[in-house]
Amino acid sequence: MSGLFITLEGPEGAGKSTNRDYLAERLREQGIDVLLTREPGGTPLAERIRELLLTPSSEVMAADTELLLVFAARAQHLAEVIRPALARGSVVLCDRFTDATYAYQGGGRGLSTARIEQLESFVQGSLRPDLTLVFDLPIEVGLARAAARGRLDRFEQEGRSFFDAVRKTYLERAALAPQRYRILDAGQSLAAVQASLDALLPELVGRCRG
Ligand code: T5A
Repeated sequence: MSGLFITLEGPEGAGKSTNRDYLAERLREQGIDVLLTREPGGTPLAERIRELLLTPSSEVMAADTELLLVFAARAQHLAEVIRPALARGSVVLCDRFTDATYAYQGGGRGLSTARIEQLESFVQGSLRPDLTLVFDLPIEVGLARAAARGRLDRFEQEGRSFFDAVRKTYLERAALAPQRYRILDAGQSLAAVQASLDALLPELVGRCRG
């Protein structure tokens, strides 16, 4: 594989999608071939699994079911979109990936890290993101942004302790592998967050060009 795999992570409403699009524009201005995608989703089948995961329902979804659905969607996404794009030499900018599984199903739902690692190896083999941007912000700021958009999805209906665990897990993972993660203060104005991305751009462009 010769492309570059960059993931954007963080709690709800952190600005991942907005900044993924911003970053894609900046990279394309440099003549870099960029593929934008997201998880759960990114293919028609994986988007149908996303609907199952995000739509509130009176039937409580077991945590193991949630975990397996997330990885089922990921297997399809990797086979159909991510691996082919990397093989073509594209830069893949993906809104959430397996760090979200560690944060939400691990931190939030309390599933064991060992179980997630097993599925990660099974579904991904040795493939891991080359770089992960963590958009970090106080939980209440992100939830207020998400709520301003209207109806809350199944995850957004969780309580404060769930999201505290999500945020803590992201920060712990980033601290363990600082060479792979960059943490951005996403609680600032959008202009300030994008100025931080601009500051990262020379490093990103350098890595994209290998
Ligand atoms: N999930 C996902 C798992 O449980 N396990 C997994 O393995 C995976 C992959 C996916 C859900 O699935 C869960 C996690 C999630 O709950 P999602 O829609 O992809 O859901 O994720 P959300 O975080 O819910 O997406 P959001 O759209 O809410 O957040 P974003 O993408 O971080 O934020 P964005 O860019 O849409 O911005 C939200 C709003 O805030 C504004 C934007 O204009 C927008 O209105 N905004 C700002 N406002 C002020 N200042 C800033 N700096 C701003 N940045 C953005």
